[in-house]
Amino acid sequence: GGPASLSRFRGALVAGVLGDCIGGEFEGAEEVPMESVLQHLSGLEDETKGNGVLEYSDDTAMTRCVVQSLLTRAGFDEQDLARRFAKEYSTSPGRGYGNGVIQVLKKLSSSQLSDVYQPARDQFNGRGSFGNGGAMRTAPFALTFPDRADVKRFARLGAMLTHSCSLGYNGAILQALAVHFSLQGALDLPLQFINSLIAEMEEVEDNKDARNDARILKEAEKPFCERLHRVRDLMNRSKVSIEEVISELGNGIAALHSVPTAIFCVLHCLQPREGLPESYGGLERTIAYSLALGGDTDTIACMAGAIAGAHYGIEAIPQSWIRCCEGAEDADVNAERLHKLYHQLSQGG
Ligand code: F2R
Ligand code: MG
Ligand code: MG
Repeated sequence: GGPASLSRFRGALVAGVLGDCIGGEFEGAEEVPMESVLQHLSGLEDETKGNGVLEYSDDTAMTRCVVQSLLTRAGFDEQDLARRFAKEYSTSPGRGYGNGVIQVLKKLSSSQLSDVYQPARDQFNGRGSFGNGGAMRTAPFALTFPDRADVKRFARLGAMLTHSCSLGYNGAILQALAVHFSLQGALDLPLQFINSLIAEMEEVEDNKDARNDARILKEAEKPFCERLHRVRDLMNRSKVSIEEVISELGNGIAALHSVPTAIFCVLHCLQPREGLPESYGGLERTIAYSLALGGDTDTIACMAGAIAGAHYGIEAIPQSWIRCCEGAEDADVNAERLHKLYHQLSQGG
């Protein structure tokens, strides 16, 4: 489909859920042989499976809150979103949330709370979380707001409800921008895609808070820009090992060690790769490759899935995978609603 087509919206939201559900199998594993990944994926084609046997985790649980809030309020409403996060956690606490964010979600359920951003600011002795929990749920902002400035503004505010460290919320901005550009067809020109992300993040990271956090955490002056330069170097190389990707970009729970990695997975899998079945299309390659990195596989595959889904569209996703994943069919229905809202907002409605 053309830029911002319905197929791209459906692809982005559904493939994000798939990455989470399918990737959950390997979350936290240090080494994941590609053979195990391919075995896991071929198991999804088994006709006896289906009916959402693979459960979604916190990544999708929180993304669903963002989607419902944006649709119900026809835009961003931090009070409504905070309430939904808190309610979702109290209803289903066993979805594998990060250890720190649980405190925020409990505080957000208090009726006494006057500032919904305060619990996040109190995390980690006032430094805030730099985990990837803000980034993993950010795709719906790109699927709602046509204007790039709105995508950045609301991705940041949406993440800050739980992640007040700039290394957390700037990761959410980067992930939302990657989905935004992919939705416009920008992955047809991969070098231009990565250069656009670098240019945007140069601006995003050009402020006092970001510089201060980077200094305290002993990171580069503009940590996400520095990682994106590494992504560009790696994508220009003819051969890259999994070990090099992990050591250059990371596969961990911090936004800095997972958002640029997810972006690399998408770029790397735009073309057929050794070790991946020839029968696979780009979307399948992206999910498989994300899992083979090990570490925070559900979240890296969720983020890579959303970016790749916005590029390839819904037609690229195997039906059998959709049937196996809890919440994938709901995501498909919601993608259509978001598509409508996006086009209403683009006409100034
Ligand atoms: N948490 C997991 N997976 C591991 C265990 C699952 C579960 N306990 C189980 O066994 O079922 N996955 C999910 O968490 C990630 C998203 O986490 P989020 O929302 O960012 O959480 P949090 O707690 O804010 O941050 C995660 C950890 O990062 C470290 N950290 C963050 N900021 C820090 C800071 N300023 N200083 C020091 N450490 C910091 C802490 O260890 C946090 O707990 C996703 O992978 C999702 O799938
Ligand atoms: Mg998870
Ligand atoms: Mg995870």
